[in-house]
Amino acid sequence: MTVRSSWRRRASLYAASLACCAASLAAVPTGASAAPAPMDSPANAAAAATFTDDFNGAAGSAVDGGKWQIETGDNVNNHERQYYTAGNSNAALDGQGNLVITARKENPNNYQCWYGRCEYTSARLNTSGKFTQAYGHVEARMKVPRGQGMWPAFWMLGDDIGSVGWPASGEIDVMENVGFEPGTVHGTLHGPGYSGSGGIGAAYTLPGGQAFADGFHTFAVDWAPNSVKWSVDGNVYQTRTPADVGGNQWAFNKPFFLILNLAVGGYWPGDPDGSTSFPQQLVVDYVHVTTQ
Ligand SMILES: [Ca+2]
Repeated sequence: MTVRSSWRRRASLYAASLACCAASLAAVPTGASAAPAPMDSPANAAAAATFTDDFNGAAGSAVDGGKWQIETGDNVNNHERQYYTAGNSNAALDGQGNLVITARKENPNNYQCWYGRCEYTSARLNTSGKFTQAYGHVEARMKVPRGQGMWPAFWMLGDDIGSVGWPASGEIDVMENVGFEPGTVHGTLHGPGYSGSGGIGAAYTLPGGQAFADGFHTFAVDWAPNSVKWSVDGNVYQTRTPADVGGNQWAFNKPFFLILNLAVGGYWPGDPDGSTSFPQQLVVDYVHVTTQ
């Protein structure tokens, strides 16, 4: 989400939405060419947890600093409107096993943004320098906010972004939602030659006009050498391989770190309007990463 500038291609990606298939990826062994295994296979049982945050802790406390670092400041790249704050101001445990990232229409500390005095506060967390991994099953269970201008995301960046920059680092968007599409989420890859508006992805839409903000859902990727598969509530809706990146470099055979954030406004979601109520919350039950 950091550095993309155009989202018009999303309109065409929306048409590729696939709501299908009850198969669970949890049983797929590591390796792009491996056949799916039964749910009770040894391969599934052998999956080892490498990152687990269930967000248990006292209400109001900040996230575990051993697992997460908090990014602060504004973000001109996407023309986001929020200021990301430190500590537990906009990212705190609720005492019931959830992390709550809260977007508020406020500016108590006179934060300055790219467009002037910031209008909103929110939070953005990542595991850079604390947890990185190549491949495996990456999953979060979350309830997204609702309303025009909301832009929650669970995503990953290549850990080498500091040396090679973006998009050479690669970006795997496990889940993004924009408020004007309450029943749809997007999974996307960005890399060199397919960044910004050229990102490669697909959308998943809930059946029957449901909104993602109405309840918790699981969002996951199953990631192996030369393969990334996206699922919502265990329903696989997209698989990408090097054949999809148009002769460009596949940027996903290396370690990545995790990011959770709730942006407010920007090019893709558009800005909040009179219909948007505040505060809004991204509620995260857990983030789990396993080896497969
Ligand atoms: Ca939890």
